[in-house]
Amino acid sequence: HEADAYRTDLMTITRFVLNEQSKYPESRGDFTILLSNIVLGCKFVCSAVNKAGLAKLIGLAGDTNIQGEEQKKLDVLSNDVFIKALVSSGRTSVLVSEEDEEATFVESSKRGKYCVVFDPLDGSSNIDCGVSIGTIFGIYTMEHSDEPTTKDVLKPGNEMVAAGYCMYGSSCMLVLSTGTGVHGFTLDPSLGEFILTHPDIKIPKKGNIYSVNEGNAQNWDGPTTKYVERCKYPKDGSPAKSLRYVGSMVADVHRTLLYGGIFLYPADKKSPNGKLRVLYEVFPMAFLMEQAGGQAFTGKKRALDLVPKKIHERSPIFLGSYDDVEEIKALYAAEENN
Ligand code: P6P
Repeated sequence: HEADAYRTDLMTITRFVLNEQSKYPESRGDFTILLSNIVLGCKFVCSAVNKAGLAKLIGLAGDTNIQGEEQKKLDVLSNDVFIKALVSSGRTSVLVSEEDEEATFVESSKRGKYCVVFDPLDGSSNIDCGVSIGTIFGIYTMEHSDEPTTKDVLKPGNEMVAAGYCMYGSSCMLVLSTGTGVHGFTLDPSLGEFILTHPDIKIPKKGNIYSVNEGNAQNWDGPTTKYVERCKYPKDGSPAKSLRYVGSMVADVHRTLLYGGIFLYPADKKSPNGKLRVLYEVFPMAFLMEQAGGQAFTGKKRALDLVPKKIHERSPIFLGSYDDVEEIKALYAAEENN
C-alpha cells in the first residue's frame, strides 16, 4: 500500500508530452522543448501573481521596487517572461502577444518550426481583487523555411497543433491539448512540477449554467436575446439555468469545461465583432472545447474555421456543451433564413 503522501507514479507534464511525442517517431523533441518553455513561463507568472498583493504591501509595486527599478505591471512582466522564454527556446519563429501591437519575428539564428499566439495574463484587470486570471496560448507549425511573416499566424484555428491555458487561482492548473484530448495538470509548488490530475477531460454534453455579461443585454441581437431568455424562462418546463460570470475568460471557460454549460461573448451594437480576440482567446478555447467533446460557434460558423486577417482581430464566441451550443446555432440559423 503506497503511503498517500508520496505517490510514486508521478505523471508530470513533461513526461506526459514526451510519451505523447514518442508516438511520432520523426519528432525530434522540438515540441517538448517548446512546451517546457511555456511551462517555465507559467510557473514564473504563478509565482509573481501570488506575490502581487504582497508586492503592493512591501512597496514593490508602484513606481520603483527595492532595486529602484521601474516596477513593471504584472501583465507587462508576464509578457516579457514569455517572449524571452519562447525566443530563447530556439523553437519558434513568430510570436503574437495580446500585449504587443506588432508580431515578434525571431532572429534567424534562433528560429524554430513553431509559431505561438498568446495572452500572457488574460483578465489582468481582476488581479487586485483576487479573481482568478490566466495565460492562454495556441501553437501553429511553420510550413516553410523562408522569412517568417504574419501569414504564418493568420491561419484558421483548425490548423493549430496545440492549445492550452494556465489558470492562476486557488491552485495553478494548466489545461492542454495537443490534438489527442484535453488533459489538466496541477502545479505542486513543493516539487515545482505540473502533475497530471485531470486526464482526458470531457465536457458534459449538456449543462445548466449560462455565462454571459448580462450588462450588455440591451445591445444584444435577436438570437442571443432569445437564447438568454430561454435560459431564464424555459418554455419546456425544464428548470431555469444558473448564471455564473466571473469576467475572466480562463475562469469562466475552465468552469464550463469541468461543469458543462455555455459561455457567451456575443456581438453587440457597440462591438459588432464582440470583444474576445480570435488568435489567442477564441481559437485556443475553441480547440480545447472541441477536443473535450464540446463545440465553439461565432454566430455565423464553427469558430475554428475563421480565417483572421489581422493579428488582434475579434470575434463573437459561443462555446461549451455540445447540445447547448447546438441550441444557439439553431436560433442564428433561423434568423439567417428569415
Ligand atoms: P466584460 C478580461 O478583460 C476579458 O478579456 C476576458 O478575460 C473576459 O472574458 C472578458 O474580457 C470580460 O469582458 O466586457 O464582460 O468585462
